[in-house]
Amino acid sequence: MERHIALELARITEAAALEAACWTGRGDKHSADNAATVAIRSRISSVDMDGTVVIGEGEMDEAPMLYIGEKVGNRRGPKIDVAVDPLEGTETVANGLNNAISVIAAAPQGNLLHAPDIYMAKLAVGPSLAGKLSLDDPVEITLAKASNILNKPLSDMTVSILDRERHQDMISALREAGVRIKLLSHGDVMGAIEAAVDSEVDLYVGSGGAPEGVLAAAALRCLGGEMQGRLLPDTPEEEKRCQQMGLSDPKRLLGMDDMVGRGNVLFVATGVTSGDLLSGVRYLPNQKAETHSVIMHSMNRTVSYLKTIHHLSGTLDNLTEAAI
Ligand code: VTB
Repeated sequence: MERHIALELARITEAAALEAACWTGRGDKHSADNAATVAIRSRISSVDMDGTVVIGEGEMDEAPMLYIGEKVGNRRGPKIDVAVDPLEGTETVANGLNNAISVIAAAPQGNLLHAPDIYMAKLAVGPSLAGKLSLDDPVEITLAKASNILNKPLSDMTVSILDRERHQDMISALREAGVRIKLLSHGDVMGAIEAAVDSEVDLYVGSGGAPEGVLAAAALRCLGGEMQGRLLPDTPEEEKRCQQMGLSDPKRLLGMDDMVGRGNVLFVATGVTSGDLLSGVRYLPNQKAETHSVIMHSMNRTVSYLKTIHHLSGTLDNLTEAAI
């Protein structure tokens, strides 16, 4: 895929981040999400691609914009699958917390898994552990193997996991094993990515949204890491939905090829509120704002960071960009 598509997509996540960040701490996750979605939808049609949303805001009948199957781009470029989460961390923004991003991943048509909006059990690792662990192992075994491969005592390892009631047993097992734990309030796309960049996190475990799993897998492909996943349909309806989306055996273990295929993948994200990898939107004097984005390509395994100063006009409730 063309490099300029990645840059154009980053401009779009920047715009979404600027719009969403206006809602920081204002207790209104719907408005924050809507602002980001409108920003992306209104700009993505100009991108030189013949794109189809495979992960977006929902089904056509429930999402007016960026619904699954929606055609995006100006149809003049390559045929591309687009996975988009205009605001990953709606509650995070609403509560003024860290680690919200606007994110888009793309790959040649047919490469990205059409993941239903249900939970997925996940294991994400960086290059040193890629291909060496199994989501099927109990977490204690996974830790022991990882500690051995990394040549690090368990007490020097850090594992990140969403802070959820459903993870209580796993968190107890992690504590028992003596590793450090990074509990995430939300945002397991970044949580998984952190396992594959130079950070203190060695592993990401636990269950989170399946769409977020595919987004993270796209980034991990670019970083040489690995994501393993298993969908967790809870009801016969959810199981049927998986099947309708092309997964004849919804509970089978999903590897990187299942989630992001083998084609060239790109991943762009812009920080809305600050996280460990990306700073959030910073409002500057004189109607300016600064955004921080990451652009990753799987082909050359490049990871670029983009800092942009935007000139803004309008009030914070009705933000419009004069120029980006
Ligand atoms: C995660 C996380 C999201 O949902 O996927 C999580 O990345 C999973 O759902 O930011 P639960 O909140 O029910 O655990 C979010 O927290 C919100 O979409």
